[in-house]
Amino acid sequence: ATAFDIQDALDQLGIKQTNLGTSTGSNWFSSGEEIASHSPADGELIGKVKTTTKEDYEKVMTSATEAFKTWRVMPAPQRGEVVRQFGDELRRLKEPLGKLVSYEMGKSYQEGLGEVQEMIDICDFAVGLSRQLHGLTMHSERPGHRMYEQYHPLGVVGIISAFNFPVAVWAWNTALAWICGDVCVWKPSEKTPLCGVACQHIAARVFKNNGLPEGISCLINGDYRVGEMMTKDRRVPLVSATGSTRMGKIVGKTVAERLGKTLLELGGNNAIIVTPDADIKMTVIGAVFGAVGTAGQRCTSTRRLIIHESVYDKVKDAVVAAYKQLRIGNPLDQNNHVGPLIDTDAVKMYQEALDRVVQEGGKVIVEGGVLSGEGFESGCYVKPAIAEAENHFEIVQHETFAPVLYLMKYSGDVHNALELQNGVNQGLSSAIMTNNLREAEAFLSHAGSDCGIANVNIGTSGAEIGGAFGGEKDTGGGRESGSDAWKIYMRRQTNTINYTTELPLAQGIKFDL
Ligand code: UN1
Repeated sequence: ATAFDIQDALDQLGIKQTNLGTSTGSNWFSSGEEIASHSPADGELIGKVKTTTKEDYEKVMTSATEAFKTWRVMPAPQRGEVVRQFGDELRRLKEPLGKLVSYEMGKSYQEGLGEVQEMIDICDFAVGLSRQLHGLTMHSERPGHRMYEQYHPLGVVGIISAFNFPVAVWAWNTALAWICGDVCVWKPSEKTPLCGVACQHIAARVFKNNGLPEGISCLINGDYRVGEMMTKDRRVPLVSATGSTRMGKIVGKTVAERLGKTLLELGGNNAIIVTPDADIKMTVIGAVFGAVGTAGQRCTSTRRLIIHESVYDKVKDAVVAAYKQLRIGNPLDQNNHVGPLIDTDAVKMYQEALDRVVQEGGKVIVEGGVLSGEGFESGCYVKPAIAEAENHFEIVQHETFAPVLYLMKYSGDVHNALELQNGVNQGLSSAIMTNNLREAEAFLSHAGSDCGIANVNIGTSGAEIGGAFGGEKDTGGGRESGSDAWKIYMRRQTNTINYTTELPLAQGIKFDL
């Protein structure tokens, strides 16, 4: 891609260098110090965004809490109509937004478009859901009484998102929160602030066109100190946070101290179990896309291949051969499979992981390394690496957000593989490659994978929006996106109505006056 392409995308998204951080046109009143956003693709400065000060934050919260009063009383299907319009805007702007995601975050343009597609899909899902916020009715034990439950809007939902999915994770949260009648305050990653600004522009325009207060969608910018304003704030009943387990533990504890709710979607350490009769071709595609897609920076990225000893060499050779085909380079060039890591700190962590695995006794079989020279000036491009390792190695137990894949062997039956696969602290995504019904069902059974996502003959990454997304253990336990994940964005109320002239007490208690 050329700088011109990006300028064109920025223009279409309404991002002007001069208005970053002012309150005009959209609800982000930030006036603090500037964060500069550099593209990991070519190291160029894309733009600067002002951070949110304590005073800015108060203005945002005033605007959000006021907007909630209007939004919560609008019928849910009408809120759905607004989200439908938002989805249409995303359809119209899919290419420039996908380009910005690719350029600011570094994932391939295809994946940038895919991310915007996830936003569109969740909008469609939310529109349908806006007529299906169902509660149950139940039979009262008392005569002439009726019981039912209903779901009401919760209030201000705080969203903290990570750099790796700089727009989709926000949409998973907002599209649902909005139809549920909530208003959202979003702190995007300080590594991808312009994606945040672009989305805020789109949302602000849709709300404005509908004569609705812009406080329904708010943006705050900065690092963890800005996030902390929300986690400590009782006016934010739910904080949805996506990122590292380290961050999630702090957010979870801080919000729990005030008994607020959290939705945590944290680290993964995802494995594919490759069984004796796995389809090798499918295994290779799933494993390689899972390990090197988004340069290994998905929470669902494949980190471990647990391969049966009888097919170990065959699978290893096929994966190593596939790595030789990988083209690394500018993510906006559609010929490339692998783009850069987000920044040079991430490169350092990648290098440390490769050193560590060797120190612990592992064997590197596809050499890594940092690329330099023409096209790699940003210093963020690394070679996807593969190491043979053991599950108990400390580095293998740790989520390294980079394209480092660990291979390990199992013998005996699938339960031995499951022990390795479950033998990590994280519990997000998992997969088995098998054509054996018994193995597949054992993997999916009560005694099988302990992850929030368990796939058969599919890799670990690339989940559809229709299912609930999230995982167990150090992954944080939250579920966002599809299925009934919407429930966390609402408060639940049980209602009992007496339509008689008597007042019988429950449990048969007598209380006569
Ligand atoms: C993330 O990495 O935080 O399942 C989200 C996937 C994507 C979402 C990943 N749909 O890989």
